[in-house]
Amino acid sequence: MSRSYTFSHAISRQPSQSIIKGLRAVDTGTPDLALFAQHHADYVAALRSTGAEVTLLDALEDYPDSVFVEDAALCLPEGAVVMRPGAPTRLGEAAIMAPTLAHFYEDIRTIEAPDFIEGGDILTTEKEILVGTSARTTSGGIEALRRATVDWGYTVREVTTPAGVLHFKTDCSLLDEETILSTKRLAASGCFEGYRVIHTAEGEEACGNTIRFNELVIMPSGFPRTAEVLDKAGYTVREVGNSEAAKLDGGMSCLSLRFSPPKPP
Ligand code: CIR
Repeated sequence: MSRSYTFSHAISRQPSQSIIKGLRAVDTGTPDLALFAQHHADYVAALRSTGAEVTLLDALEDYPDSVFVEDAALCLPEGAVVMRPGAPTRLGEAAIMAPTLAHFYEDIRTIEAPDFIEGGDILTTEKEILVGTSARTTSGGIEALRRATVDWGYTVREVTTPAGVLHFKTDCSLLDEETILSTKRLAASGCFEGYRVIHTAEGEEACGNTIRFNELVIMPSGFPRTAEVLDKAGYTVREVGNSEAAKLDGGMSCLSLRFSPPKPP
């Protein structure tokens, strides 16, 4: 059973009304709240359809980007690490996530100031934890994660998020023990040497942020050529609408923390 994509649990958070004030690199329009909520419900339903138990947290109006729970923590089989988001408006989200994690984990570690690291920059594979430096994640943050996870037996490898890309995982996703879905621009850096790489189709780079969750590959809808490649490669693809989260640079991984807790809640 794979530790890197087999999960019994997930945590998601309802989108807040304040999401219209969420961070975005480029303004492509205001997210439609009702449609965002519908997509979010479809996403949670997809997670639950695999048999996983999903904890759905209440919306946090004070934190417009708090629906993107992945950035606040890293959940591993041995314990959880509370991140330190590099976006000033998101810094407080990490501490707010900690009590929920404590429901599932006895061993919780925290990234302390002055370092920054966000979950969107972290790709956990079967053999290592890859972390991209970005506008949100510093080398110091990666070093702090290394120190936090070394006695759990993890190897943390620093890589580079392409310039102009929000997070490392904006451009890549784990598909199975040995396979990564990646944009060509990210794979060209050579950071996936030793893995099998499937490229997103030309012009479909925006579906690089997909998740493998138990038997499903959950990807944003609207990327038919990449979906076909994954289908032909033998993956069970589930498409979920993501047009509104995409306006805030959000994809499939950002909307959940996925894990198998070491202690029964
Ligand atoms: C942000 O800029 O922080 C949010 N608007 C989007 C966060 C997306 N998170 C992720 O990819 N893990």
